[in-house]
Amino acid sequence: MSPLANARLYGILDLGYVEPSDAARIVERMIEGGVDLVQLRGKRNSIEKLVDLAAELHELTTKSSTPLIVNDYAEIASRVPVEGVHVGQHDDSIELTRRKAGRNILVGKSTHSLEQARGAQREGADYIGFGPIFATPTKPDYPPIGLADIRRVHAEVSLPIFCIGGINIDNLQSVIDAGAKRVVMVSALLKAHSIVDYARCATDMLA
Ligand code: TZP
Ligand code: MG
Repeated sequence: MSPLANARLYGILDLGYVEPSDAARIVERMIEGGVDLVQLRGKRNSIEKLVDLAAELHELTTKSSTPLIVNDYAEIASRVPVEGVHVGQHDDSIELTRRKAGRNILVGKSTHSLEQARGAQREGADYIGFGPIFATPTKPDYPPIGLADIRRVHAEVSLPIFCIGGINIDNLQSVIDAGAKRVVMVSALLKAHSIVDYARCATDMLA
């Protein structure tokens, strides 16, 4: 069975919010709280730095068989045994990502519309991110797409769909009511007073 089949909560360790020296401790908390999938995202970090950090984090995530996905760079997956790579609309194609990784990995793709979601499925993504649902400082240049297309994207795309963007415990129920089954949380989880309790609350709501 795909490691994504039962995944509900996807936590992103974004180095815009977390110091690399705190990364391992935070990933441990995410996993303790029930996060099903962890992504390492560092928009301002060198590939060398990300390789080192991915290797350190993978030793942790592997203990609980939690897939570790790296953002943007398939090169990292050719050097560290992470489980996947996540690409955006302006990054390498899914095919090139798989080729660069040189082994069988999960490849996820960011989508910002129904059209892009259908396209990612045609292109062979293993899962998609769909959003930003709400405005978010984590991805400030992207206009929010709102809740209206969530039900439709689930009807038209059979891949695992992770709604993303501005999602927190206070608005999670509205995202679920709009048809979401899986979500990504970045800043809400990373800034939570207790990452463990916050993640548990979210996974309970998504169960
Ligand atoms: N892609 C679409 S929205 C987003 C990404 C990476 C950021 C989500 O971060 P947050 O802090 O959960 O709004
Ligand atoms: Mg990208």
